[in-house]
Amino acid sequence: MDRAVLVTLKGSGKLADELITLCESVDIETIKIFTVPLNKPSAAWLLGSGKTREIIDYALDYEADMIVFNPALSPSQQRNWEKESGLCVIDRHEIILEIFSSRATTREASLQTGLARMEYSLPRLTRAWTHLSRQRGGTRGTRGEGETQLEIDRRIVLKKISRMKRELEEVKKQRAIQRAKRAGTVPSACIVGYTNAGKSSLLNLLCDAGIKAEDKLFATLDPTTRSLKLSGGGSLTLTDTVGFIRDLPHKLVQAFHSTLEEAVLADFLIHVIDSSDSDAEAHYRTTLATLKEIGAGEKRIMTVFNKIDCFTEDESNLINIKGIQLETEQSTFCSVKTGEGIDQLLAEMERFIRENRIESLFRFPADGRGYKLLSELHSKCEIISEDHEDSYIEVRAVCPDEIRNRYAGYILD
Ligand SMILES: Nc1nc2c(ncn2[C@@H]2O[C@H](COP(=O)(O)OP(=O)(O)OP(=O)(O)O)[C@@H](O)[C@H]2O)c(=O)[nH]1
Ligand SMILES: [Mg+2]
Repeated sequence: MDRAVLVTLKGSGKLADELITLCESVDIETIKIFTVPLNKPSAAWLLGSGKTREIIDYALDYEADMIVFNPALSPSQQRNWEKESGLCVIDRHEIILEIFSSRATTREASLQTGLARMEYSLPRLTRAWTHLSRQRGGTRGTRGEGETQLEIDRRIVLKKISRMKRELEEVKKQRAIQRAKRAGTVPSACIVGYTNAGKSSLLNLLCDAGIKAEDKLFATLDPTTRSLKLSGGGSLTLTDTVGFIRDLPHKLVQAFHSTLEEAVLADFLIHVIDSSDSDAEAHYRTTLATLKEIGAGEKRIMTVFNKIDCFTEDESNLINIKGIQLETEQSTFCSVKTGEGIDQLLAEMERFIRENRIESLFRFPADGRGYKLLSELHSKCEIISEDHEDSYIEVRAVCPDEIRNRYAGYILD
């Protein structure tokens, strides 16, 4: 365990608790939290000189190994702190990147987290090589003539970044192929929500998916898709994906593009909320903001308040939940742990699908291309009516979003 002094800004609410949990996830023990007001951010240190001195002295007196900032530090601020204290100084973004790296097991997840780390480390290559930064770049080349080690490092990292981006493009193509195979009349939903809300547990319960569900942050990095038979006869493909957190590093969101695309392309989203968490409302807003950031802000959402088995009827929490409920289209309460409310949840899912069936009227030309499109609709959509005229064909059908978007130009109403 590394011992750390934490620095959070005044007014950041429960972020300090969250930072402690984040640190624990990468074996960092918190020995002290400084909650600092930030009146005038300093370009060199972020904090004022008095506070800076006080924190560094404390960290040295109590033999801390590192100082962890909740607010993001610029590369030069980080450098100044490290030089002055002689300790490893990192911020929340780096902790999150570190957790993601430690969780990555598949090639896709490793590539995505690796890319985000490389891009984060690029402007920070001159830093001391502390334990968290040891893998940062990992670039000890031989010194070329007239070149500094730094330039060599930069070049190597840039090369690695472009190689990883190329590989991720491949991954993205593979995902698109898999998705196209799945696409059909079956509606698709993606389970989204704050990390640790119970997303994987829900997919496991509904589809016997066998995904690792654990009481830790970012247990899931890779999406898993399963098919669910509904009692009304229909079925649904459900995808469990990576969780969100406040202040998710932007580079990470970009790097996880292919994974997050599952949410963008689903017909609707199932937003799981840990309703027992006193910070549920902030988690709810974070998820909505992240969805917006990845381009899934306009999706229809069904809200699931999970973990009602440990829901405390604390008044403020109830008010928060009620507030969220008022904003949502459709919501339901359940406990994946005890099974309470699951039948209701399934019924709501069926209702949601029924109510959101959108019929589209297509007009295709009565030629080779038109017939090809018609046959695709027949294989992937539910056809309501079909009308053949001399020069065109009109088809009314219920289609997955993906088809409707692709053939939007042929839609009449
Ligand atoms: N008490 C209680 N615990 C639950 C419930 N649902 C899930 N959990 C627990 O909550 C923890 C997190 O569950 P996961 O399913 O891994 O959560 P997740 O949303 O997939 O989390 P990430 O993959 O990390 O984003 C696990 O320890 C679960 O056992 C519930 O209804 N009640
Ligand atoms: Mg999970």
